[in-house]
Amino acid sequence: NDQKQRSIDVIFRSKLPDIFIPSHLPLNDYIFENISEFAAKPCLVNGPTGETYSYADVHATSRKIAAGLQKLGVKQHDVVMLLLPNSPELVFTFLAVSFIGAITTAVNPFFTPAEISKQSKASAAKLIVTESRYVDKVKTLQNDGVSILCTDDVIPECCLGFSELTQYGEEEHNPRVNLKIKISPDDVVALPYSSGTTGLPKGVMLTHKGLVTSVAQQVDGENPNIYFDREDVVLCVLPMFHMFALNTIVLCSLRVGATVLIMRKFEIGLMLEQIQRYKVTVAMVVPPIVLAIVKSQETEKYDLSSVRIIKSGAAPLGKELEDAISAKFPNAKLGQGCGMTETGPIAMSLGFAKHPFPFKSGGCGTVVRNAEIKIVDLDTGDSLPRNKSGEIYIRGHQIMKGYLNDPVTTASTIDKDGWLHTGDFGFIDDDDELFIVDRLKELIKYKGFQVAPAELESLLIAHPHINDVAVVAMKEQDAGEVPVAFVVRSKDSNISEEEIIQFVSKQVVFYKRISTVFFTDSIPKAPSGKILRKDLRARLANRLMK
Ligand code: 4UU
Repeated sequence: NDQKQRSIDVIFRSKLPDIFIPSHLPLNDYIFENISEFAAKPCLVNGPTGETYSYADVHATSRKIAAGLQKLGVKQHDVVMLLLPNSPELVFTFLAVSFIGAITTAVNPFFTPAEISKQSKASAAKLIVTESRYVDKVKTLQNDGVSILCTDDVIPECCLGFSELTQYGEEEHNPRVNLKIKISPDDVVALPYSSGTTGLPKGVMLTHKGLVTSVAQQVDGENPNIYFDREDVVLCVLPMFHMFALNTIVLCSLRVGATVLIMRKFEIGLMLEQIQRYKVTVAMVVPPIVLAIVKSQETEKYDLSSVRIIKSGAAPLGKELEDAISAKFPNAKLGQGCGMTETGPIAMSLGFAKHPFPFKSGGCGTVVRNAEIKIVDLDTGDSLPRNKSGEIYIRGHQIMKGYLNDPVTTASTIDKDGWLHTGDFGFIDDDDELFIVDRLKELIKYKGFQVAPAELESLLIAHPHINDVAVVAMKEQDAGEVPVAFVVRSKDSNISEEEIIQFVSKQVVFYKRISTVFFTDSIPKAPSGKILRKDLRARLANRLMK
């Protein structure tokens, strides 16, 4: 019967033909496969300081650090946490960890100590690589045997310094050979945290094979889906702790020999100045950055004519914004990609291909090559034809191996036929373009950042004055969505909205803060106890908050 089911599945693929993907290679071997062709070219530019590292520098430094990590006792399959802003050191350390078959879990340096500690413990990190300014947030983890290493010059006494990692000689640069580490394509190399379709943030196990496949789907082949090469300068203002930047900007650029322009943080004036100064050709952005550019009075002061590709992703981009930004970049093609931490890019505009296809604004692109999409009816489970909306499923070697220590959620996310259920609702049109029309899953996206309702609910329910609670997304102009809470006060409590907001704010990074509290008598639930979020969202839409 399964066989029959599969044969009638309606499956959509890229217009680009499948290619050979060397998915047997460890990530570093693949990423640096063609380095001899561009070893002297600039690989990383630290935007604010202008420091430049050639491909040869990056390759050698990451190997040195790999040797240093081994001297510190980091072993294959160990987890190293990166608590760093965008920086060359983040890239060096990621590559070094990957080189020795260990695993990085990157975390937002703006996280609170509690948020960092949760991820550190859940991932069993052995070493935290950070900057001295963040050490206070993680100091207590040393009691659990975690070491802390700082990449900057002012190293607190309790911590190791970056020089410990970079002091080893040439003969020690190839630790994998020395220690005969053998990396299997199915070994985990990166462990970003994502809440996926439900519940709390979970460790997403991305393998060497998965990331090699994902990068190849984007930039390999005679006609790559997104074409940039060693002449290009790619803007990296998106945070590298998120997969959009680490995969689509950093790893893809390194594979093709492009220059990555690293910005520590987003600031509109500085970004425009850097685009002009370094003649950025490819800008990867999220909708709030597009909005900031459109609103900015400063754009006319800068020469932005070098930009030929603007790719937006991580949250929906309105058509008006798409049209408005095009007017400010005379030579740029603007298109979208959509992706997930668990899958890498799912679809990407074919307008970026070397031999481009026409594409429509508002679309999320066409499914990446060497992969399959189907659109599944929510009620019947049948796959749907073109122009009919359903849940988007994706299949291919790029998807995650599963969630760390969570076989139950893994099994409900990746079905027995290998399809990953994205929790996004959309359709494929007559030209193979994907349109996302809604989000079925709990996830809230504040400016593209993940906010997991379950995480905020578990904080709130611990408050003695709160009897029950549900957190859902509310549409908002600047952020796209903000988290709001429906709260049932405990008997005789008259806790205020402000007190509740403050209670959460102290415990979470800025974008997870509750923006509004609606007091209510009960939270609508299914007999199973599951919160009926759709009902709450309908209340918001109809402005019936009680
Ligand atoms: C509407 O956001 C991401 C990854 C984005 C990405 C990665 C590589 C974009 C382009 C690229 O090349 O990951 P997460 O895990 O933080 O969030 C995933 C969710 C999706 O399931 C979807 O709901 O973010 C939403 N999303 C989008 N929604 C992502 N991209 C889009 C989009 N339009 N273009």
